[in-house]
Amino acid sequence: MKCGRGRMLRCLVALCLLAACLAQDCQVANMKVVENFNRTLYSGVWYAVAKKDPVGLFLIDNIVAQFNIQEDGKMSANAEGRVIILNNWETCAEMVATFQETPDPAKFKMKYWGAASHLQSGFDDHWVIDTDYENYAVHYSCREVDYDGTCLDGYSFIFSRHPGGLRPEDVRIVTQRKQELCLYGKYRRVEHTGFCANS
Ligand code: RTL
Repeated sequence: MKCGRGRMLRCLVALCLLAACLAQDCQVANMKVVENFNRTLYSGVWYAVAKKDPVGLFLIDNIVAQFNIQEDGKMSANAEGRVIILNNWETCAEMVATFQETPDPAKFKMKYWGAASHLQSGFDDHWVIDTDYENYAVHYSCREVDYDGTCLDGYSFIFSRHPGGLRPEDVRIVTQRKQELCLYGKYRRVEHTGFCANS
């Protein structure tokens, strides 16, 4: 690259972009998670403000999760959200989850099931990519890793402590994390209309 004086700034920007691309190899195994994850600070209510869907049935909107610390110190959670099952039955899914620890404190295996038996159950990765505990959290789960190490089927939630959404100062950080997850542009806003309010 020819970097003359006038072109210096543009060259620098190009080099930075190149560096960002090289750092971002989209390998599931290289995804950075939050350091020194503190599950006690993480507990409490989180409102989903955006989500990237996996393949197949999924929570649609009005998604609220509550993380708890059990007496034995283990993390568990309850979540609710609007779903459409059996083709056209719209209902509020009440879900329960327990978490198994892994050597990385921010990476869990999540066993989840529905309060009602007709709801989905499963066993997914549950990674906390970033959080400040008080305002925002970025969650990531890859269900299927492709032959090249990238994620073939996964989902991700952007959570806020505030039902109204993220604070403007957190949007910048969250956007950065979406890019690092190679999921920028793949999220959809999660609406909160009170659909699950009475359940
Ligand atoms: C999230 C927060 C932590 C607790 C649980 C979560 C995931 C729930 C899922 C539910 C899917 C339900 C479906 C029902 C239709 O039968 C990560 C939100 C349990 C994935 C598809």
